[in-house]
Amino acid sequence: MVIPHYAGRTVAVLGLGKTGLTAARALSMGGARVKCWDDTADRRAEAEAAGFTCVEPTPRSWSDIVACVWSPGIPHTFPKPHPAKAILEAKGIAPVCDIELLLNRCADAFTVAITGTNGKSTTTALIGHILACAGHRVEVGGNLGTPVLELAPLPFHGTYVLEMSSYQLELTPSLSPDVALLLNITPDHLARHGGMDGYVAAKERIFANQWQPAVAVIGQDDKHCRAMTRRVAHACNADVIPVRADGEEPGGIFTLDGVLFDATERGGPREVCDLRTIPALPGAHNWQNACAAYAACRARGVHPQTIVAAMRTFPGLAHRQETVAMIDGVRFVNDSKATNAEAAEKALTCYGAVYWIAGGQAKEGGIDALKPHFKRIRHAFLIGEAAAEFATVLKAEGVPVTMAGTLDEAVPAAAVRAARDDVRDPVVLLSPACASWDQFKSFEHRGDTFRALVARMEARGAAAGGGAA
Ligand code: UMA
Repeated sequence: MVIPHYAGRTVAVLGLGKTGLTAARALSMGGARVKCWDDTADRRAEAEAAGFTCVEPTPRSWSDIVACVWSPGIPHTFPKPHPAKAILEAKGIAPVCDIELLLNRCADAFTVAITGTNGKSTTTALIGHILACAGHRVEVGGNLGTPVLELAPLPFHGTYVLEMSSYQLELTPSLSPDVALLLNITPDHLARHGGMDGYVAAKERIFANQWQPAVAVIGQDDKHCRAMTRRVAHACNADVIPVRADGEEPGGIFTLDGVLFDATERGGPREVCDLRTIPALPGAHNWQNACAAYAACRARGVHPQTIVAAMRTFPGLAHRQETVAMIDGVRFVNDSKATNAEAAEKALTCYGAVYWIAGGQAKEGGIDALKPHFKRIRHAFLIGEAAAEFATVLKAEGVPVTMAGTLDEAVPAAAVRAARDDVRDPVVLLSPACASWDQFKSFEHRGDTFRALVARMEARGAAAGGGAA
């Protein structure tokens, strides 16, 4: 993407992670003079090696800037603003993130913006998949990992599907989504927003500049979102579609025991599909995502049958309850993104006979919170630093444990056990409830290693005419 609006003028880029580097590139290609900065020397060195100029922000060095692309991870209010904020304030410049540049560059395209505390990446990917299946020209990016200035420019009939964090929402003053989705709100990033009120206010910005005929899709499963629904409906800037994962929602989209209903049209609720039959959307937490995605795609004019057909082919997101193989009736699930017990709980509740690969660098509280789900675990295979701590907790509750140590040992051992035990629908689940850094570069690296080990086993089994064991 080229951003031509600042040709011949100077723009500051603060933070040289994904956001900063793509912004610096897009601005430079558009003819702007770019002054980059990052507080980490390595990042500055990388940027300079890539041909960018790094200049420490001071009132003097920034005297000629007309705008500042501010990376979302850099604080500008709480807990303490970065010193560069005062320089911008003195010049009357509001910091913006890369999404602001995209929206100004491609103002004619449709925008579907998704936020919420949990589930926003899956919902974003799902909406992108459904719209693409329906033949729409679509680009998907934002907080889920692809910086938006890596996306292709879209004309007016194209749709940007953007996952937006509370950080990005505060840095995108021009955001006016044609369809805005708020899934849920539970406490998160409180230090950065000065408390819960600040966090809720940041989320509410997704609706702030909407105007008719815009649509606001809002989850009804928590009190913050319900209160916001009343405020958005009162403002009348958008048609509100309430969605609920845990019960009937008159006039909205909802699920009852996993069956999705559409009650937005006259004639009462209409059954749409049974989400329990959709492999990439397991568990109640995904029902809210599916309801919201359905509502957004209906708002973009996609037929219900097309939406359901597309949901069935949704591959899911990598490392999030991702089924990587079925070998002789054993399902292998990569949930490497589950770096704490709360995240692992979501996966554990989805399956009945779990061969659980867990461990790594333990988080505070360990796996105590998972005890109610231990009955689903047929056998645990423990890896990494947390193995001994987790073994004590599991054994005390009667769960059989193997101290596997590494993923290389754990995967074949779990596969053999799952294939030999006489249980229905066995699942070898990597959902570590731990950070990965003791043995891997990242949770992605850990998940990729799991996938490669399973693929190797599958290839060996196929070569031998056998299966997982
Ligand atoms: N930095 C400074 N000074 C500071 C703080 C940071 O110079 O005081 C520098 C760091 O040295 C680093 C850069 O800023 O080089 C990092 O910027 P960043 O944290 O904004 O990271 P990016 O690589 O630009 O990634 C951002 C999002 N990161 C955050 O919001 C923290 C990514 O979301 C997003 O995928 C990416 O843009 C593309 O849009 C990640 C995230 O953790 C996944 N998001 C949070 C969440 O999901 O809960 C909000």
